[in-house]
Amino acid sequence: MQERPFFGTGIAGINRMKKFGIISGFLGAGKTTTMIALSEYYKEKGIRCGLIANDLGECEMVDAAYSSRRGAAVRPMAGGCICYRTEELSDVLEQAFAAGIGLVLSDIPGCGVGALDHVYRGNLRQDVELAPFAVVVEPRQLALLSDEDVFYRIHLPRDMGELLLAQLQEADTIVLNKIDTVTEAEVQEAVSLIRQHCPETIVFPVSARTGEGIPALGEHILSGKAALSQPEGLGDKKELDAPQDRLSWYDCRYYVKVCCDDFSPDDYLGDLMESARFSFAAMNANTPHMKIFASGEDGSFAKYSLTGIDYPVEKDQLYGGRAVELAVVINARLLSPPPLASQIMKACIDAAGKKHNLDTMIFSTDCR
Ligand SMILES: Nc1nc2c(ncn2[C@@H]2O[C@H](COP(=O)(O)OP(=O)(O)O)[C@@H](O)[C@H]2O)c(=O)[nH]1
Ligand SMILES: [Mg+2]
Repeated sequence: MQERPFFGTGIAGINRMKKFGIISGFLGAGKTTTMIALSEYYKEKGIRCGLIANDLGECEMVDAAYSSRRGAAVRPMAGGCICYRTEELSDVLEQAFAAGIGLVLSDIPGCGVGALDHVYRGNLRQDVELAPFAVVVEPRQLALLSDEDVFYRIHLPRDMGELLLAQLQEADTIVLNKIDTVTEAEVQEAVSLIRQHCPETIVFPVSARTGEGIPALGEHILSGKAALSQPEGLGDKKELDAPQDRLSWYDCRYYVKVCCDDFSPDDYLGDLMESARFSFAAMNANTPHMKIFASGEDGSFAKYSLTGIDYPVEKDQLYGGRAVELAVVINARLLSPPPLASQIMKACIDAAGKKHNLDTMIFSTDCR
């Protein structure tokens, strides 16, 4: 899986802007999709924007591969949150600016509360302008802020709401994403709920999928500044440990090959995702975000996501045709202890492989 080179192809000195911004937010809220949509918007305006895809696993990352295939200039930073890697982040920014990129946006992994303290208030080497600290949330997840019965509706423990609230409190700018999935009245309801908790924070309702609201958000990031006025130390709040500790991080890279004939990667990936959804649901567990990126020999690729057992599988990119072999990467954040999560995933990969008559060769699995 080749990333397009992020740096080294630009012309130094063309762009005077040196700006860096973080797009934080809850699992599956749409950080990556929003960054891709913003980078497309900036490209149309002739502004060179680079993305950092930050993740915890050492394994190749679905987000980096997918963003790159969508045409974004992306640089993966795997193996840990940028919160604790300011030296390395400084190097990456230096390379980006030297290559003529004017604006760099980075996400932070999953529950990454604390980037404000560690990165924005940290020791970045460059004389870099900081864009408003943006936090992405989607309407369904807001139930965590208000609904006592949230576990029965979306199978996330109530204390995940503490995490969500801490994220929103860190924000200079809240991006209410996925407005294409709700009515106008529900958008207004969601905005009022956010305002009850964060009365001073500007809210941008957007759909990263359709592009609605992206130009306004894009201009705001371009012209706005980080306020750096939020409460300190949210990332170190002890109450936030419990919900984060319950999530395991699963990364797997493998290869499948059909023994004879060919097979439909879309049917295979759909079966794999559905079997994961069913299995985690049966164990009273959840899949807050599971992503699969699969690529074939001819350059075709697919990307599927699951943002919880209560929601349908999202086919962000269909593979389309048929294949004889497939390289697959899975990155998932699972609400299940690591040994069980790993066992369930292995059983799902085995079952889907068997159903489609595939030989499966697992290169690496990491679950913690
Ligand atoms: N309907 C809809 N789906 C979206 C939107 N933005 C993201 N998604 C989907 O939500 C899932 C998670 O998005 P992703 O960007 O990977 O979330 P992240 O974990 O915050 O980076 C994917 O299936 C996306 O296609 C949106 O605006 N509308
Ligand atoms: Mg992402």
